[in-house]
Amino acid sequence: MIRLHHVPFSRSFRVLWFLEELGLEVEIVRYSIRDGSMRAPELLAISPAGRVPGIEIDDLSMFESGAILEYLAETHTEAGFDCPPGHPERHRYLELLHFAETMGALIENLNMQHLFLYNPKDASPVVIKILTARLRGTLKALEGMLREEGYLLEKGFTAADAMMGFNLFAAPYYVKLDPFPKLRAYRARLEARPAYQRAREKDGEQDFYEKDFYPVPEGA
Ligand SMILES: N[C@@H](CCC(=O)N[C@@H](CS)C(=O)NCC(=O)O)C(=O)O
Repeated sequence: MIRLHHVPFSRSFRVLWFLEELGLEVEIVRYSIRDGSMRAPELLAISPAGRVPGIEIDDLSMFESGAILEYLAETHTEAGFDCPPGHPERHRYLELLHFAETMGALIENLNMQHLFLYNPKDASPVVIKILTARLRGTLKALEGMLREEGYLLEKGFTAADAMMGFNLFAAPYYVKLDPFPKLRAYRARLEARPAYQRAREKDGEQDFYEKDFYPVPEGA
């Protein structure tokens, strides 16, 4: 039994996508960041900070997308989406899997500034400018690490790609990817994966981005 506590187009999409990659059945419980549903006791029992993803797998439950993906990859090694201790790319696997959350936290803070403040006038143009520059810096770093083909690791698709890949669909709301050709090609390779497309069909409608792009406010 696998039950995923999920907000459409949030970090829980990483888990939804990875479950599809592994061919595992999932029951989805959906929430919205906007309507208070994330304070539900059933979510807090699994994810005590009231964040998604939370997951129930038979008798255990977990939160934190990176930990969940590592756990799923390690308990389904037949798929080859893990990178075990002793593998020559192990250090890169861990580095990129966790670097995805450096980028994810910047996107989250930009979401807060642009979308989720009760009073939009409380947003800080200077903070938005700094966060946007820092997000661009992480994208530039990733561009420098990518190869012309394949995935993050030479060994092929891994949990690190599902972690990082999600970011590449969210970051362009704040930073245009035009200057990053390797990133765009990598994103297209991820998007072409059948499991990614099946996960998108299961995801649900996101209810926070209303525009395609949110620029840094003028005068920041
Ligand atoms: N590092 C955590 C972050 C989880 C997280 O903050 N998720 C966001 C959605 S992307 C959330 O639940 N936000 C609800 C809120 O901030 O109230 C992970 O990767 O699972």
